Amino acid sequence: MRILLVRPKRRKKSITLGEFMFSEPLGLECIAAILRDKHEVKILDLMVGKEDFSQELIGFKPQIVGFTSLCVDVRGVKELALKTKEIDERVIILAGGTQAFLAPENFFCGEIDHIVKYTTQDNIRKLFYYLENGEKVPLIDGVHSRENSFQSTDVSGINEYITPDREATEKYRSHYTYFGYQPCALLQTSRGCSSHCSFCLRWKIEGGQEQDEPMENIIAQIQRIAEPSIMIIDNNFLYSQERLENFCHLLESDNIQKNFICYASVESIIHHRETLNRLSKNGLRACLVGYESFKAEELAGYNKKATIKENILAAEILKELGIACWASFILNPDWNTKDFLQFRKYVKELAPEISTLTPLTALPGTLLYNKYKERILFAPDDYDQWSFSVVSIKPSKLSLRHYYFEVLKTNLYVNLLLNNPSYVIQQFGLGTVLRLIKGSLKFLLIYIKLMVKG
Ligand code: B12
Repeated sequence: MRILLVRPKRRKKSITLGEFMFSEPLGLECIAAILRDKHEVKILDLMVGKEDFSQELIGFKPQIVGFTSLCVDVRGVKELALKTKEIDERVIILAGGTQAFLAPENFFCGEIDHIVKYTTQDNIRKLFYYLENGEKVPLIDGVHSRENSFQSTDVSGINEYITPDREATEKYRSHYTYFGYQPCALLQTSRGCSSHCSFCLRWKIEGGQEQDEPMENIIAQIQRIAEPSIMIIDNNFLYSQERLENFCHLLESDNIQKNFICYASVESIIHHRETLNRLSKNGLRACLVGYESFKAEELAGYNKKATIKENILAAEILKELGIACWASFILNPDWNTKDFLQFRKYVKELAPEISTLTPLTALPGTLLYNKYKERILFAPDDYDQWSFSVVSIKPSKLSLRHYYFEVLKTNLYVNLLLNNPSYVIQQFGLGTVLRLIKGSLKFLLIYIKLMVKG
């Protein structure tokens, strides 16, 4: 069968970090890897590609179109699904990806035929067996089919680790970027997270315990990756010292030289200082560290394991080892003007090379949503707004306008005065800096509009 796998365009209405980074659609590459032996599979990445969707449909004539999705993509997926059915109503439409996992019901509609909540080689092969033979699809674990009134079995599950088929995105790969690193590949070496931070979806998606992929498979993938830079998307790549030592050993013995970027927890940075030094010699260039807050009680409320003192120590260790820190912080809706001021001082003290500030977001369907239910500013189906970039919980101490004013001021302060411009220029060159400035300006303009609107 001819199968077209699609990542929708970025939504014009949604502000996302897509202004700064768009990396490969690993999920679609996993599906391509499962299906490529028996079917003709093509990935259409509308996030980076300039193709016309309708022309692609007319040219490739797929029998099946599968969409991947994040929270902001629901409308985009539905619009493209409708367009597909208008061009050829026989085309079977599938929806999968993070949002299909977290809220499959978002896709229960006339233009989508099967929603794959979680993906395993087994359920995909089963589904495609029935689709290929034109038979009625029975209840399959993890699959919600319209012909079964979107019912599935009662078996819950999570996505299986599948080695992605990176060749399927060959034509887009030079565009994939992670902040300044371009071209940059994505790699997952382990799934799940035992930290269970209250605001985080990742351990809910991948499971509450780390589950490692054998290091031999990881090294084999790295050897096949042509890009000089690799972003490791594990929740906390540094969690196991033994595993990291093995990773370094294999890189050294195979003489592999790449730039690596990874997510890292404060505790791991502190506890695995020596190994971090070895990793740095093996190409670890930057760690994304979730410092989140300057207040001890907020850190505790978020279920963070680290204290303020440990955050500062981790920042010092990274500086000492020459590993850049890309810090992320959560802007709490209960902050007042003094809190914002104290927060700015705290970021100055931590002095990360790059900081990202995200308003606390309580996505519909999560525990956090229930906690803030009375203060949520958007309807659950106002999907374009659920971008993790706009204020979605009504501030308690400031008016929305005043709160946005503080967000704007803090963003300007952090981006213009604190983020390390010489680091960015040295590391990524002027072209990237200009691209980042363009993205930041777009962000700032939207924040100004939101502030004025109040
Ligand atoms: C890499 C990444 C990105 C990359 C690429 C994401 C992509 N898929 O296009 C980039 C940098 C572009 C990105 C951007 C954003 N991201 Co992001 N990202 C991630 C991250 C770290 C890993 C995702 C990943 O690749 N996982 C591994 C792959 C293999 O998993 P997967 O895609 O789910 O695929 C599996 C199944 O879902 C299935 N599958 C996937 N697609 C399909 C399609 C079909 C048809 C089928 C059958 C199956 C199927 O196959 C795979 C089998 O294992 C996650 C955190 C996490 N651990 O999930 C956040 C995460 C997904 N991102 C998130 C968010 C919020 C965003 C942004 C909105 C952030 C922002 N403020 O800008 C933007 C949105 C961009 C946009 N659309 O405009 C949230 C998602 C929340 C949600 N409900 O969707 C997450 C969970 C992080 C978080 N905050 O908790 N992101």
